[in-house]
Amino acid sequence: MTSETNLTPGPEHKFTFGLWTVGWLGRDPFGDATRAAIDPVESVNRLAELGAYGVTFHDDDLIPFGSSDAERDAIIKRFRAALDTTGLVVPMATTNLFTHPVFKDGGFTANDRDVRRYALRKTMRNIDLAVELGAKTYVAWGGREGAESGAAKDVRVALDRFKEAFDLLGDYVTEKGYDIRFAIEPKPNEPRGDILLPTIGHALAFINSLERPELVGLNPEVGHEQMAGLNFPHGIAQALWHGKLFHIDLNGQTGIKYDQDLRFGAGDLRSAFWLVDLLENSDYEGPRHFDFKPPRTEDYDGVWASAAGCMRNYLILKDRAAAFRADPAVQEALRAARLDELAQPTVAEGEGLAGLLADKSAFEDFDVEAAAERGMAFEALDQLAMDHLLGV
Ligand SMILES: [Mn+2]
Repeated sequence: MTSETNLTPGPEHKFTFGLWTVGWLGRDPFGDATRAAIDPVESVNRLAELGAYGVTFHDDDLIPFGSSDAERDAIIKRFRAALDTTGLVVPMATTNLFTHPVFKDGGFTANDRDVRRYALRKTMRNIDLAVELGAKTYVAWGGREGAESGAAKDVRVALDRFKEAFDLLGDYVTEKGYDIRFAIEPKPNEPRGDILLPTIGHALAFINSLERPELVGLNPEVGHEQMAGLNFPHGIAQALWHGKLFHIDLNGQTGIKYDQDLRFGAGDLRSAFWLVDLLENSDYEGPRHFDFKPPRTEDYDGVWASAAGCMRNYLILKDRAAAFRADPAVQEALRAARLDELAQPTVAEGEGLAGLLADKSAFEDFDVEAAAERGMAFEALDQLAMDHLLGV
């Protein structure tokens, strides 16, 4: 059974939260804010008390849009002091290219050229701040990069502009000598009817076309892939396989619907179990970043309960996944399901194509019917996972 001592979050777990998550006021397309604005310094203090490792922000979360330079400097100074006092770090930052009406048709792919130039300058300005605060990852979520109607966006040309933007940003951080990489966050829709680079797969292919692909990876979000009906752990596994998992957004989602941003572990619990199992058994060493929205039914007590729940659920699942992997019955079931055989190359080392073609047992003498009759034993294996997940 899971011990409470394994469920106490600390900096070693690298749990991070966006200021916009606990700071979400509960405004949605149908209703006004249900919570009063919270001071980012208060969020830093509360998250530190809960055991978080760091915080992240969009430029406008920290510095209200339109602030003067003097106001901006004062805010940064106060924020930095809160970080120093609490020990919280800023591993990632990002740009808000979606709230202000100027971005109604996007930032990097807006049809208006002057909006695109402004979006790039706004991004570069916040990259300077991100680097100053020690961030190593810069996330790019293109929530408004898309369209509602067919002729409104020439997608091939818009992708040229998208590439141009990332190439320019790559030039910028290279010329400045910054130690920071970009992480594209895919999403299929919302707020645009359809968004460019809608899934992990689309974004992976896009990155290959950039001038500096090594500087650009992914920040996949649980709910965003699940909105498209996709298997999130499979997407993360492929991102890892390509060496492109630069950052991750954890939250909860129940199937194909609007972006729910539930606390991590709410939503598809089995998927969350396999995700934690994968992350904890991978070489991913980055933050476990929560990008969720405490429901607008909650007051601030509920907000902190929701944030604490994200970390607690991750740690429960980490404990359950470790117990699953350590169980001798599971090890046996994995062999019965022939996972060890999957790990063997299909053609042996030195055998080559010629060896495969010369091997009569591979084709001419292969007993297809007997092979077809072999059960795969996946159900017994999956039930063991369910038992561990449910604590039986
Ligand atoms: Mn989301």
